Amino acid sequence: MKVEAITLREIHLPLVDFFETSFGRIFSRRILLVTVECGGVNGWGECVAGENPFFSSEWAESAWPTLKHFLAPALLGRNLTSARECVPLMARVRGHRMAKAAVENALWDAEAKQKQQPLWKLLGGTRREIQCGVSIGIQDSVEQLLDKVHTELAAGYRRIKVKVKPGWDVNVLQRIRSRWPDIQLSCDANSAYTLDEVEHLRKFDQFNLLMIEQPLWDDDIYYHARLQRELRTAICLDESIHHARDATAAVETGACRIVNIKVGRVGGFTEAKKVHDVCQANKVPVWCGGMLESGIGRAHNIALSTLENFRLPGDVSASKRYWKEDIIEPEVEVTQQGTIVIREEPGTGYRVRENLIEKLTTRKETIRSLAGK
Ligand code: OSB
Ligand code: MG
Repeated sequence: MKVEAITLREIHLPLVDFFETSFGRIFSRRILLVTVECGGVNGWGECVAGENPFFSSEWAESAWPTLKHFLAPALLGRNLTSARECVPLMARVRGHRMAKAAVENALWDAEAKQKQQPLWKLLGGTRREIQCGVSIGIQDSVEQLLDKVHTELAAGYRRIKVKVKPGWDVNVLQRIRSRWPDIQLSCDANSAYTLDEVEHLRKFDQFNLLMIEQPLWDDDIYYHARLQRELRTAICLDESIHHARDATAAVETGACRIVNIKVGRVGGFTEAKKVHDVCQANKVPVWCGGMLESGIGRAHNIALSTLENFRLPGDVSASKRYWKEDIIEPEVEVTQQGTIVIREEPGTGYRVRENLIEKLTTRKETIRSLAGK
């Protein structure tokens, strides 16, 4: 599998509904897509970095030059026998995991196509159907949020996660629980609290939540361990887990009882599998997080979610919740039972709509290997 060319594209996709977290509201996504050309097949990957450096220090603008000047040159002209061989070649670049994941995952897609195998099988997945949940952002009113919860439950989703922040938390959870006492419910703070708020966070215990996701600082493990000892509700870490070593540290210190795996956040499928394995060995269930992906990243999340220790419903939901028109065909659909049925075709099982992507592209650059390499 010789890496002959890498194309970067930026597309702009308006969201069907705005999405608000404790760090802000967005209406539209700026998505960097990576295509790798190797041995007659094209593999596609999506960089999940956001429009701003609020969720992580990486953002849409930082990924482009990192890929162009460092990651692509480290791979071009190389003959790889499998996608995971790209990991050591990119290791000199520190951080920039979302940029690395975009190219690594494109290589996995290419490898799967070349081997005529479904990507999920190549990753070592076993599930033929995955469980889906939804992440519902902060709304203008609690009534509006309750309407959304109702709609998603009616669509079959198996777990409702709501975004929380000081001023939009206990009251909101109270209203949801009094209307739906038995649903699987969780919340995600995206680091909106500090350890001074333990007494406040303890109030969350009364709602029988499946978990509270990332209550404290994005770069912290130690203080989450202190907090977990104070709470009955399981803590789930998202932002804090950058690699398998972080997962080990979190599990060993008792900083969380559940881990959210985002393939972009940990730098690609190879590391995501390692995080999965570490958690499995320690009997810590994982689930697949989302970053408001287009169909390309979504298809990758679906493939990853077939690994055995993805025991809880993920933030992997139907295309139509995000986009008027997705860039893959067919779009991702969710059954009335709140599941996605895994496709059997080689690669992701979803076709990339290149003509539509071309129309949505605002910037494009192809980087080729130098002659003789
Ligand atoms: O913290 O899980 C998060 C979206 C953007 C950035 C961070 C997060 C999220 C979500 C959305 O919760 C999940 C999705 O529906 O893709
Ligand atoms: Mg989160």
